[in-house]
Amino acid sequence: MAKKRYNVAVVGATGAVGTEMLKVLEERRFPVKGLRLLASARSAGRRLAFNGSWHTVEPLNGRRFNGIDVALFSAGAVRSLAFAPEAVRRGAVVVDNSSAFRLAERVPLVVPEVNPQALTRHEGLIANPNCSTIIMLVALAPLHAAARIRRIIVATYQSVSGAGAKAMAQLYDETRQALRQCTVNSVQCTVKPILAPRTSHLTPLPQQIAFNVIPHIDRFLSNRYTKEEMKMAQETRKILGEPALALSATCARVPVFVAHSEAIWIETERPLTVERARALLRRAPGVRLVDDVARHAYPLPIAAAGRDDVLVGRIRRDESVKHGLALWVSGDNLRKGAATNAVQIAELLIQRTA
Ligand code: 25A
Ligand code: L14
Repeated sequence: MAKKRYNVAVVGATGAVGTEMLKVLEERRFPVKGLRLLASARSAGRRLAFNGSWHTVEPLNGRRFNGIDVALFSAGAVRSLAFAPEAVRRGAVVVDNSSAFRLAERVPLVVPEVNPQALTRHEGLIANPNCSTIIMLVALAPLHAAARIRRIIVATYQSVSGAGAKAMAQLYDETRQALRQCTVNSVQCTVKPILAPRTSHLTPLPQQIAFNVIPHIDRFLSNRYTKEEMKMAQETRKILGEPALALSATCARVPVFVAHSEAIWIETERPLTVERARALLRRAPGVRLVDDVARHAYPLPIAAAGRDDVLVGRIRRDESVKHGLALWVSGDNLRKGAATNAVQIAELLIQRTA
């Protein structure tokens, strides 16, 4: 019997995540019958390659979801709020990469290596977690299962691609401009500010990113955390099913194109040795242990970019608490942090209906 194939729509197909979704669908040989590429009217008419043929981008509107089985959304929360419920009404199952529905009660929030069981009950819409949350939890889930994590402190080093294709262009343009300005005098070669501060209405990132680090991702909230930082806390509690888990995050943007890194400190209920943690992570799904400091082997964003697994290393005891570990991870935010995780969810969904 021929294998069942599906009509797939990619919303935000021309964006940084959307183009990666097309690559991942192709690489993993997702059983695509028809492919529909949707984006803003600005991109309508552009053509993108998939499985050796060209597909034309169409402007997003509700009628485009007629006949679609699986819709992968990555065009921001505003578009998801406006169109995901309509796609579901027209019969599609939606995997939504925006923050619009992640905390909604009847919407599963899924990392396949961590909580695949959450998929058993859905109402047509499944949310893909935030990229920093996914990358962190792929590494922490095996440690949580073994020793129960009670508290997490995390500092992120996030690449510009998280903010989309325009932010990647901002890093590129600013770097070129800065290198033109910088005289090659070893002492005085400080890169002067290129942009006036608070240019967020002109550029996708809120400050100059070239030769800089910006502790500001998404907007500031009344508790003085950013929304990105609070997403990590709230999404982690939902995915792990641990409403009382304590988490404090600081999220920063660094001048890296692709792959987020994170310094993570965990406190566990039960003791967990470094050796046991290494053994657990060596066989954990979606993880690659890179932890041989004598050979300068530790996770790096340039090594993580383009891969689907999360690199984990620098594992050591946190000597400041009773049962604590510290570690460092790098993962590709466009792949496991977004596109790969979404396609893996779609694969689980079609397995269940096949
Ligand atoms: O704040 P929001 O709304 O939540 O959006 C968040 C942003 O974060 C990214 C995504 O950027 C989004 O813009 N994002 C969302 N979820 C993410 C996640 N989980 C995430 N990033 C990481 N992880 P992006 O660049 O990756 O993708 C944007 C896609 O959304 C499409 N889109 C935008 N508005 C739309 C829409 N689709 C339908 N209807 C709308 N109203 C967008 O398509 C893109 O696919 P596009 O048509 O805007 O084309 C983008 C191409 O055109 C270039 N471009 C951008 N702006 C302009 C432009 N060209 C000319 N003039 C412009 N003003 C871009 O370079 C791109 O190639
Ligand atoms: O919530 O700007 O999925 O790096 C992920 C990328 C929020 C913004 C999300 C970024 C987005 C984030």
